[in-house]
Amino acid sequence: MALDLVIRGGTVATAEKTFQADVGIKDGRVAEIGHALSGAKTIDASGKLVLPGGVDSHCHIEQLSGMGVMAADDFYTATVSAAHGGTTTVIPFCAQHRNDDLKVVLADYHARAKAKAVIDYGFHLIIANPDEKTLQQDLPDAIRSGVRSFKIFMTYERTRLHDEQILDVMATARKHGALVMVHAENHGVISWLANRMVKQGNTLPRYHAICHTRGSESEAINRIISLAELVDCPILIVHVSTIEGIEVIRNAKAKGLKVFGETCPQYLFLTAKDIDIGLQGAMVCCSPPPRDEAAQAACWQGLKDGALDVYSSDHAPYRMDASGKLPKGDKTTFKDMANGVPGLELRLPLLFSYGVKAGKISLQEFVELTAARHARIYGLYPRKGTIAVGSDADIAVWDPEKKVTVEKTQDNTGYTPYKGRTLTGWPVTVLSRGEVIVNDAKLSAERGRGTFLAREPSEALRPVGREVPEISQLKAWKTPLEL
Ligand code: DUC
Ligand code: ZN
Ligand code: ZN
Repeated sequence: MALDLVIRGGTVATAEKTFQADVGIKDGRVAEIGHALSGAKTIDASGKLVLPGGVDSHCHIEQLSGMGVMAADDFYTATVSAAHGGTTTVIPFCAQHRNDDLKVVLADYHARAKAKAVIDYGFHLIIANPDEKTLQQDLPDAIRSGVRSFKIFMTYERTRLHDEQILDVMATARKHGALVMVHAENHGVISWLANRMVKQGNTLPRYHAICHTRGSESEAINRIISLAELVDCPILIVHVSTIEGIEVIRNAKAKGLKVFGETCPQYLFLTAKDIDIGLQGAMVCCSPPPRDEAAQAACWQGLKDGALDVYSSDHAPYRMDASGKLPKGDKTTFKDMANGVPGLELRLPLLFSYGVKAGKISLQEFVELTAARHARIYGLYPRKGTIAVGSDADIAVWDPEKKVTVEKTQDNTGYTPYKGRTLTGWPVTVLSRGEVIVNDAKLSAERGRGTFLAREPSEALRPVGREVPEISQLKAWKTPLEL
């Protein structure tokens, strides 16, 4: 076969194995994996690792937040930043707010991403207005179009759903084949504490970490799992940060429930001490907040033992000015600050350095946690998340010994919480569908070259098929619950 490009002499790693091979690419796909391949062009990968490009299944791009703040990154800056860090697929959110028509929201995000993205993208929805039209018409249509996941919030005044609405959304997801992602924190705990903190004059970012208690996370995770069990709906708890929350997920899995868990760089590599630096702590004000070393260890353990399934960035980019973190200048209280940290670009290098190089995780686990499992859960596998014949040639060639001291990243926030850290291992050449889009930190991708990925129903979103006793009783009485 006449190959367009061969990545020659590298060590290929997938979630299953590591092996020496050349990777041959034709028409944007992996066409051959073997030895002594030749093609029109060659990339010399000797001494390098050849890994699937990262799949980041949780990031906020050109999106209005739960607090009503526009993200600092658009689809161009965000995807350029992702590409520099070895990520070749993103699944950001199309956010519906209280009075929004979901169809209009989705069309708007499609138009903006199509014009600007430099890597491929899918979409999740955020559902904040689960009215009849959304539930009966727009959500099923969106699911059929390949948007097979949506996030709901248990907190934030503008986006949170109450339990009946959550059950409505879950029933719709179950019926039409979608995965429900949940921001699980107890709203009452957070706002009760926050109001008191502000009244007492305690307004610095460090009080943000106080108000988002550990218990507010685990209570909400426990509650959402009970709701999901009632309608037998698979769920994924996003950005899990606590020992207690991870334990609730672990127990639910042990019971046979389909509950997936996600954690993020800020819960592995930051702590609440990073917030406790005066107003500048706004940089790492995110929800839930980073905790302590014990919680970091629990997140690592959760990723190792399967209590947690994916490692995403939760890139939520806001600038340290009035457009984002500091709407009221130095009078800004923690309650006014946009919540989130940038992370699209450094997600992989951080895990490679602190995980693989430090001997905490294997290369297989690295690929699984950064790419393969995202693709499997979200219906993109094996097109994305692996290097196999027929897969898209989304590949990052890593120099496993390259040392990089983090200075600045390509996103539009103007800062990174990881500044000054020296990381070992870096994606030196990044390909998307066979095209080199980054080489030696130089971008060569055209704006708008990324394409929308309609996602297939995956095994993850198939209900377990198990009823709680009350639902079984209804069946036995021949008056089954209609979802
Ligand atoms: N939840 C997110 O997933 N990202 C940023 C802020 C938030 O609350
Ligand atoms: Zn969230
Ligand atoms: Zn998020």
